[in-house]
Amino acid sequence: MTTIKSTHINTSSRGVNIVNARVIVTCPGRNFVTLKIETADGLTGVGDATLNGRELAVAAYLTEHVVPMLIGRDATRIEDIWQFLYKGAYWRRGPVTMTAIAAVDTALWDIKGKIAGLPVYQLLGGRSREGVTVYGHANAPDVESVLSEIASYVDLGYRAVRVQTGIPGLESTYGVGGDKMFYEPADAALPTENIWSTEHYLTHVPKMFAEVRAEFGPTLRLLHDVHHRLTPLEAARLGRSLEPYALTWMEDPVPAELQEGFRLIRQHTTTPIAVGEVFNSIWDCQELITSQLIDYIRTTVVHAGGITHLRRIFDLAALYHVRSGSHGATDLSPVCMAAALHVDIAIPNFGLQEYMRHTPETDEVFPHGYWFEGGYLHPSEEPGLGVDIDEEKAARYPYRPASLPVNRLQDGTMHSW
Ligand code: EZ4
Ligand code: CO
Repeated sequence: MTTIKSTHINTSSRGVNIVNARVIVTCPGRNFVTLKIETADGLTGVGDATLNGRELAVAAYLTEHVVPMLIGRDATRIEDIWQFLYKGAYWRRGPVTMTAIAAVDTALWDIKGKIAGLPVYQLLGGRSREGVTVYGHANAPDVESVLSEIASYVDLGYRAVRVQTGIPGLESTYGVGGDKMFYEPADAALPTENIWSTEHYLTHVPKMFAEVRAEFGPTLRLLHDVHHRLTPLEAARLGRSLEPYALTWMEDPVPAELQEGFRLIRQHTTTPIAVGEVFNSIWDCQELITSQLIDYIRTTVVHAGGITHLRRIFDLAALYHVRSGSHGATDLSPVCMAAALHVDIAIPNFGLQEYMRHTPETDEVFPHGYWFEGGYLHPSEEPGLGVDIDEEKAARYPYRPASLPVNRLQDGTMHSW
């Protein structure tokens, strides 16, 4: 009987072996964590490792536990390294672990593209469409001012806009406030407290969409983020009340730990449902997808295990008429956006890509080849992902502690934010 000699670590001086990996933490307007992997041949690849409000947990996970295991490994064995980090941790899944795995995976796809001399989307099967349709965020304190926000997106060529406004009777709410193009909820070192009222919210939102539809007509695609604040029955009621305004999706209607909860929403409304920005593995959406309880799965490269695992989720989704709708808020770095666009352009079941613009400082720290035109984003045509981190510029922006807010009901009870 012959035994196959394990070749999982190749210590020869082959050029594709990993010789260096470092974690770069920078704050060009907001915090980002980036992993940069280098091979013996001098090729480098980058991966986003940013977990908003918990950045240093992932940075430490990578630096202390992952980087030492990467040195000497063959960078071209993307699937094997993924499995090694997933199965080999013993403690599976969770946002910190899966974000760390994602960073490694993304950087390895970048390197493989450079070895092949091809943009990553070519390695994923090539182009399935001409451009990646994106949606922007129209945020404003009231309905009147949100109408002009939407109009400015339409003028820029957007075909899809997410609409959020302040809620009469509530001082502040998710999705509103700060700079217009750069909405950033992680607004203080320690969490700020918001006050929430489901009653005020459910009264306001249908009125808002009635005005928006009346102003913009039937074909502009409209979206809304509930941000996990309702119960299934409340979400069912909201979905029903929004049916006349034909939303493209109602996002995160309820917290999704209980996947079965979506069945109740589904039974009551034809408003499409999107969910998944906080998911980190295929197991978080297996029931939602296979029972056809959702229409869009919004998992991302950075928080759902990288390109390798995201592709697996989207392939499962394709079997059940579920399309992609990846999260793309400002806390996902340009490295994540670059990677997302390669996936988006290649998969058969692409739906929409969220696109919140980064600040000029962030764009400078992360030079990238993707670009926006007429409502579409286009992936870079350079080999690999077509994005990098300028480490000198990154060093000018040291880490600043920042937390996401928390939410309480009017009587003080903690609520989902
Ligand atoms: O609150 O990314 O759809 N987008 C969102 C985001 C999230 C932030 C949290 O880090 O819900 O604005
Ligand atoms: Co969201």
